[in-house]
Amino acid sequence: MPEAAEHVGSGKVRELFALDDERLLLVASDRISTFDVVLPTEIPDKGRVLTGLSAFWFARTHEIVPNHLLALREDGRSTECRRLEMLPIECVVRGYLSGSGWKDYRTTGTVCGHVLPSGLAESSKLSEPVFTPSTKAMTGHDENIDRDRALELMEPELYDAAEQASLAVYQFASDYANARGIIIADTKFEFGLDPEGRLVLGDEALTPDSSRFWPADVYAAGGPQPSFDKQFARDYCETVGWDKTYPGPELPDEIVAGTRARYVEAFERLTGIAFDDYVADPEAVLR
Ligand code: Q0N
Repeated sequence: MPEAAEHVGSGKVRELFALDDERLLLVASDRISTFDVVLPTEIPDKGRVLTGLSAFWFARTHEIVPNHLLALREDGRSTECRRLEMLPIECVVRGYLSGSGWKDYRTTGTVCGHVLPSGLAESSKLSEPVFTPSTKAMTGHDENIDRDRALELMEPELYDAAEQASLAVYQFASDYANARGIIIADTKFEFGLDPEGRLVLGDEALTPDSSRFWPADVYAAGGPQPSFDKQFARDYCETVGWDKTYPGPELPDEIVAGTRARYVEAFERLTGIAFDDYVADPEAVLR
């Protein structure tokens, strides 16, 4: 951790520190959230798994769109990145109908202005992935918006570039993951502009915290799908009669171990690298 570094932002499970005028340090903790609440029990190595996976994708997609990754630290959970001017929208791509996309479709037949065919079920695969941006609403929950609404916040050229880059990176990762038994149902990207005004992919990308990862072998449209990573923890939370408000329940050791094993399995299946090899040398994911 940086000594006396300026804390420039925090999410539920990650923190951002200024290193200097041009660089930030993004640190992923082992905290886990379920049903939007951070649980009191950590999942050992979760931050390393997500950091390594994100860096893996950055290394393999930089020719599609440049990204903010400068270096991975020895701890495996910290990323040095370029400081960007972030876009005012979250760039979501959906290949399957789930979460707020399913909810919007059920009530309006559309998602973010995309008119979808009738008769789709929860978790249905879409004929083409759709770009479904959102804004950070005051309530803390994201609000889906259409192109016209987004153009009140940004220039059309920039919106179109972010859409195209989002769809291209999702398509690449989705195909890659599919071949390894994991469906990336949807994902959220955050882009920014570098000092030269170029579009750059930031934040973490294509991790289980920024995406829905589903095990392909049990996929069946017509209802919700199990989460590849968090399902043990979610199922446990359901059994203890928790009302899903703060604070969440402590997780027992076997649930922690099972959840950790699923994160590590996602990392190893997608990267083809043993997690222990990553811990010994984080730059293994960049080669
Ligand atoms: C930034 N956020 C989103 C991390 C994500 N490269 C960057 N340059 C300037 N600002 C940001 C980034 C990045 N990434 C991204 N906020 C600022 C939310 N944060 C929450 C904390 O964890």
